[in-house]
Amino acid sequence: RSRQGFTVFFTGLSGSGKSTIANALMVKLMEMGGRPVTLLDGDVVRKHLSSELGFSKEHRDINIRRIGYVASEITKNGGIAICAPIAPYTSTRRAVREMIEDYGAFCEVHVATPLEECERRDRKGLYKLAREGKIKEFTGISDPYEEPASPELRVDTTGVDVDNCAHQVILKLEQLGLI
Ligand code: GGZ
Repeated sequence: RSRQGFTVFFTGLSGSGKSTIANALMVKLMEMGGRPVTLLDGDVVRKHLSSELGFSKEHRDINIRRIGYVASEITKNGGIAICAPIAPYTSTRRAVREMIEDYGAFCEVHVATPLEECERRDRKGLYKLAREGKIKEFTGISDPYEEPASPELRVDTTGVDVDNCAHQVILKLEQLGLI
């Protein structure tokens, strides 16, 4: 049973730290060996799988379902999929969970760094552009983010280093009997 595949699904605002934690988690899981680890990061997926899509609810849903499908195939084959999109809608996250739980485990991690902190960092300058109205439908500013009500784990990167957050995920996966 411990050999079953699983998906770690990060969700949170732009700049919340999803990609950074996902990368650190990938390294840790790879070092443990055993199962192949695949990272499906938000911007990489948008480049290679969803380049024609924008940020309307409909397009975000298509994007997340594609990620969910790929993760479900990886999970089915006994691998580890790490996904890190914003995934702002509860119903879409639930659909992905159901898709994956047919084949293995689903661990939802809410990267709950507050909007104020994400905007303060503004590493890519996108929040500034969104405030100026130069990017429309920007999550947290002019588009919704529905907070997960009961994720397997919630982490906040405010004042906490990435390695600590990735370690919290590792502990959760151990607790769930997945590693
Ligand atoms: C949110 C946007 C938008 C809008 C461009 N809203 O910090 P980033 O830059 O690298 O991550 C964000 C990424 C979001 O893509 P996802 O595929 O993760 O979104 S979703 O799950 O909702 O499909 C951000 C950038 O794309 N970006 N425009 N309007 N983020």
